[in-house]
Amino acid sequence: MGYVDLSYRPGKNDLVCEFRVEPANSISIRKAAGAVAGESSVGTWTDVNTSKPYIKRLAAKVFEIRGNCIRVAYPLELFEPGNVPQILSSIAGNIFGMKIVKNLRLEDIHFPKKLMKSFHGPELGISDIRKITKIKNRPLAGTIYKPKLGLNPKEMADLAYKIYSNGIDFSKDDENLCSMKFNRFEDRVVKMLDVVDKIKTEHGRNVIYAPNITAPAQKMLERAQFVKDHGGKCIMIDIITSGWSALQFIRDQNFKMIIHAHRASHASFTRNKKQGIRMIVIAKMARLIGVSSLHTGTVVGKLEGSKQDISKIDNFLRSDLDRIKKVMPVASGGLHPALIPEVIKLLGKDLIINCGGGLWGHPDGPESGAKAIRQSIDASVKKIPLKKYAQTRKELRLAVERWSAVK
Ligand code: CAP
Ligand code: MG
Repeated sequence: MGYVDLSYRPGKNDLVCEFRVEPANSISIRKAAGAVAGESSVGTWTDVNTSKPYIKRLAAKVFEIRGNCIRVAYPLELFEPGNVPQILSSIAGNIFGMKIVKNLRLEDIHFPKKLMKSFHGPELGISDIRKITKIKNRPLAGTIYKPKLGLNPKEMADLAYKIYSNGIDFSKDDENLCSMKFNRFEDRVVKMLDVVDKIKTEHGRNVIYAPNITAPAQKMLERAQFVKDHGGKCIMIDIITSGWSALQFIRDQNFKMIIHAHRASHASFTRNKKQGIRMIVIAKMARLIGVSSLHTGTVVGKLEGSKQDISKIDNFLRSDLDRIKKVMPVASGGLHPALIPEVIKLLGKDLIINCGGGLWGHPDGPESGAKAIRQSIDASVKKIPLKKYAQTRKELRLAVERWSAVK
């Protein structure tokens, strides 16, 4: 069966994928490209006698080859509407292990409208997050409790009170904090949401707490329900380690809670420039399914990610996409007050900025750490140079002194 047709022009119902293909030794790019299109649609390593004209029409077509970059069109009938695992088992499945390719990377994916319609997108998006928090013109100031494991619910709640009272808008569990001997999920949620209520009463602010419900799907459901029953506005899911099916399952319960998506483990397949899946593909799937906020990187900070890649992802999450709501990008990983202005300059204001170590490591403690983060955001929004703003603000000054050399 022929899977390469450079005269083919994709129709409005085709799903189009962009791959970077590096053929194995002595294999032509055309042959490798054909194998990618075949294995990811209806083919296998040889022609089979059971094929029929209808099945031949379902074959994906390589319609462009430019150096190592190819574009492949897939007919809509290959995909089960609304089924993310099925779609990815096709276009991001066996192909990565084929011996005929030395390296293969899925670089981007373009959905036809008809397939997009089978997804709900976020129940709550950027505008809802802004409505809930009543924060209009600046990024949200966020944090992750550190150390990532070991604090108990009471300790976390005490810290939460200190940081929310001093300007933090959003706080979350770490990716590996679920329900542990030293910190049971239910106990934590009750204590943390009490603090959220207290902040509302004392300060009139709607702050957000994102408890990590990551677990086997049934447990996730119970935990999400528990958060809802206790008045929570947000749940967090490790979307890669939980899996797409679990994410779809929770999203489709329509809990009317913010779904904060952490992407722990993504770099195991997004980081290698030659092999795996680019983060933009993950962001597209996550938005279609319906997360409300998604970790996308910082450019600066401790974790890998180029400006070009992260801007593309953030711009996609904030772009108009039919009726699908916009997703709030989350900049996190090695951030501290001295880096915040640069992050805002690079990635814009529709952002949650998370500082973990960059809050809890403040020399004067959590209250000052929280204040320094807000001061840095405020300086940036008011377009006042950080060092100048810090002259009259001790918390910011100490943070800048401690970390300005840490990029
Ligand atoms: C950040 C963090 C986040 C990362 C995830 C951590 O802590 O809590 O999980 O940001 O990466 O555990 O590293 P720090 P990404 O602020 O102390 O670095 O946002 O790129 O998905
Ligand atoms: Mg973390």
